[in-house]
Amino acid sequence: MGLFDKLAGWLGLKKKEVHVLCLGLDNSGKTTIINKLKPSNAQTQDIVPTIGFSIEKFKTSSLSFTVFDMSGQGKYRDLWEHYYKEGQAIIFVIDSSDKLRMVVAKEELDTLLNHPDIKHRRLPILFFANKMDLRDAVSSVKVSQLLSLENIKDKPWHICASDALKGDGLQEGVDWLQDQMQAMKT
Ligand SMILES: Nc1nc2c(ncn2[C@@H]2O[C@H](COP(=O)(O)OP(=O)(O)O)[C@@H](O)[C@H]2O)c(=O)[nH]1
Ligand SMILES: [Mg+2]
Repeated sequence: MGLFDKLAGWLGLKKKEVHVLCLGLDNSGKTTIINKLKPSNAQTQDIVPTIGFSIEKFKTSSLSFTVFDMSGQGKYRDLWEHYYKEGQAIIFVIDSSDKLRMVVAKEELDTLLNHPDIKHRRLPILFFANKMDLRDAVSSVKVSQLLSLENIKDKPWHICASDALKGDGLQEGVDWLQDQMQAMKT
């Protein structure tokens, strides 16, 4: 059973599909997290449009997921930004042990938040400060400082420390997201 089964079930009652974007730098843990969350009845479709860039997608009757790396050369940017319009919630994954690329993650987050298809919309953003099990990992509080999350004023956001290998922290994140989606629909 995926952690998202409950969410998918609840959303199914509302008869409306919700589109979630899962993004972050390559190697942050997105695929690992998504594989844990994936509802057991999901239909998976891996799309590999070009060498060097891949997009994973899965779908249930009520939940649609698009997962991609915010990396590679600039030429792929148009390809991934194309998905912003349809996103209704965002999961942004950070490798908490990769201090060197934390600044790149921040740049990508800032670019995302300033994108015309994202900027003026009240999308909930769930951050996973992932790889907390690693000795080099910084705390989720530190990650939120390094990414200046306190500057996000116009969107509900939440940060969870996670260890995607063990699955620690994922349920807390999903519960938060579920509350946000519930609020969006009422
Ligand atoms: N130690 C540790 N490794 C992780 C964690 N999450 C993912 N990984 C590993 O990090 C690597 C990249 O993960 P992946 O899910 O492919 O990242 P993606 O590129 O963002 O999809 C893989 O070797 C994973 O097993 C975590 O929480 N802790
Ligand atoms: Mg991946």
